Amino acid sequence: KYETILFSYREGIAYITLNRPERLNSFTSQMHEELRDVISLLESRVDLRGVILTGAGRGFCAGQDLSERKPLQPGEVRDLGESLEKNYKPLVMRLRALPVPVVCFVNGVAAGAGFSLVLACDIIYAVQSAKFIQAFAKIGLIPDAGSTHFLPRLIGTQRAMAASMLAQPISAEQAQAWGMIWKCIPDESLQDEIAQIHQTLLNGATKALAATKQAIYASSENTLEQQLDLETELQREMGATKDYREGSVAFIEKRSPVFQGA
Ligand code: T3D
Repeated sequence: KYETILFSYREGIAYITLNRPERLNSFTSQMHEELRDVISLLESRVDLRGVILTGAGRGFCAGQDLSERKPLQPGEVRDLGESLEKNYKPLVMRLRALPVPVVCFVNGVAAGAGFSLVLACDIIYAVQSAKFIQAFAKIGLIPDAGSTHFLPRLIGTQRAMAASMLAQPISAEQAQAWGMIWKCIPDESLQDEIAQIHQTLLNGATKALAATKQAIYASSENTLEQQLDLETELQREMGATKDYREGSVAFIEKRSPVFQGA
């Protein structure tokens, strides 16, 4: 069904692989369309328990496919805001709003909006050979698709500023040391790590994970008091879930819980 991405759905875990390896999986209009379609499907699945995102070939994603944009003639301008409004903003917003963990496995270079896409995910793994480049400055643009929001929050204003203005690559090891990603993993462990996360998401207390996602993202806008109130509201909801009942009983019975994501 899709030409620019691979999609599969197994046991409530959705796999999305960006699949234009000859162009380092850069975004085209068609890829955006296909991603929109997949995300609509995921939004409609009540049995969804997680999303795993990665790239095919040697790169993760090199941002906007620049060959999709015709060279501008003198005096000609392009409304890039249109592209962001139509494609990138909804992509980032919808991934952030999915009520499940979205786990990114960065298999190679992530540049431009490809870097932003990584940062829009909830948990980020990267292979040791991967690198991250805020490539925008090299073509006279500003970091977009959420990078100016995510990056200073994750690594601090100074690092975000320099990475964005100098467009120098950040290695996966550096990214882990700065707290920009969860883990830098050996290249050869990628498939094993994906298999482990599959199992973890499948066995997870999905509702609690959704509420955790909601609370952690809300914290950047909230005061301590608002955040304590939000935790109270969400924890009250968790107290009514089957998974909490199972988790607390399993603890007392000294066994592993069997969560249903309900
Ligand atoms: O227009 C709008 O909608 C506004 C929104 C913009 C959002 C953005 O993302 S703007 C930023 C766009 N991205 C970039 O500027 C990054 C461009 N790519 C690179 O700088 C380099 O490719 C990398 C540093 C990512 C990787 O370098 P390297 O040496 O490992 O690979 P390469 O040889 O440069 O790339 C391999 C092929 O992919 C190559 O094609 P070829 O020569 O084998 O035929 C290259 O042209 C192609 N490729 C890589 N990135 C893009 C691309 N083709 C089109 N668009 C790309 N972004």
